[in-house]
This record gives sequence, C-alpha cells and structure tokens, in this order.
Amino acid sequence: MGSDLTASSIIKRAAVVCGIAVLLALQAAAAGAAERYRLELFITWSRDTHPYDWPGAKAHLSGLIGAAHNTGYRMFADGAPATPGLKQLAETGKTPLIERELETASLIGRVGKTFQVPGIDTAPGYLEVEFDATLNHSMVSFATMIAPSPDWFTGAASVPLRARGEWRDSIDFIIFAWDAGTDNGPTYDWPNLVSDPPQSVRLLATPHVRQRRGLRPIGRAVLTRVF
Ligand SMILES: [Ca+2]
Repeated sequence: MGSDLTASSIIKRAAVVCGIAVLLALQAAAAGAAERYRLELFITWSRDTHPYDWPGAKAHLSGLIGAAHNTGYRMFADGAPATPGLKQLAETGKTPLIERELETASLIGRVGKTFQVPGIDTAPGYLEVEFDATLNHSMVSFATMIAPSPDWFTGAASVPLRARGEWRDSIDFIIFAWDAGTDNGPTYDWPNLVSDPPQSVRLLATPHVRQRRGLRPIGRAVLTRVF
C-alpha cells in the first residue's frame, strides 16, 4: 500500500476525516441544542362538568411533574402497570419516587430536562410551566394527581414535540382522567383500598367522568414552542 499514500491523498483523507468530525460535532451540538416549550393546562374539571359525587372545595390537582425524554422512558401507558413513582403520585400527589425514577432514567440518557410546578389549589383552574427539549429528548410526559381520589391522575405520556423532521409550533389536546390501577377506592374521597393484584393503568371510566357518549375530559393541554 504505501506507494499510493501521496501527499495529496493524505490531505484528501485528512479532509474527509475532518469533515466527518465537523459533521459529528454539528450533530452533537444540534442534539444538545435546547428548544423551549411552554405547557399550559386548562383544567375544566368542576362541579359544572363533573357533578357526580363532586368533592367540593377540596377538589384540586397536586403539583405537576414532567420531563422531556426519548422512547426509552415511559411515564405511563394504557394497559401497562403503574411504576412505583406513578402509584405514589396518583395516590398521594407526592413525587419523591417518580423523581428518583426520572433521575435513574436520566443517568442512562433516556430523560433530559425535568420540570415541576405547583398544582391547582381549587379546581377548575390553570397552570403553566416551561421546559427545554432537545433532539435526544424530543417527547414530553407529565402527570398530576386528581385530588382527592384513590389513584386517579391526569396528564399525557410520550407526546412527540417533532413531526416530519421539524419541531412542532403548537400542540393542543384534550386530557382525561386516568386510573393508576393501584387502589380500588370507588369515589373521590375513600379510605385506602389496595388493588391486589394491581391492575394496569387505564382511562378512568367511573360515573364521575362518564357522559352519554364517551368520557368527559378533565381539561385541555397546550404545548407552544417559545422562540
Ligand atoms: Ca383505581
């Protein structure tokens, strides 16, 4: 081989190697570049929309927790068992376990920025929070406890912030009540009644949220790209 290693071929190869290095560096920079989003929750859950067994002035949402992440992390999914962190959040509104799950997932690159914001003291209400996503963590999940309740929560899981290779400017969707499947309590205010064995996470479908056709939403979520 040596003979074809002329000065010009060495320079060409070096140029290719440099080019690849620059491309990789640019890709890494793009993957790490933050895209800022605002999450707004318009909670309509109230005596007017959900009169069945309405819990009165106690009706509130616990602190909201969320994260930007990739497909390697799942906060919750229809038909899958709740993680210990989601169980704790849905039953008590507390977040230490889900925070630990997010930290663990972050250490192996599955979760990027996380966010927390106080909930809504008296439903209905509004809350907002901003967070950063990146190419490596271009989905968002969030959850908050419907309180009081046995194990009911609202939120969304694995919402893609990109479509057709672009960041989405605005995403607007209805959010429903979910049952974490870990407590069998039949109504908002009920002593602890452990589900044994645990059920899977599924949309709540008790009379509290049923309407003539389908399920009554808890509210609306709007994700807006912040420039
Ligand atoms: Ca339940």
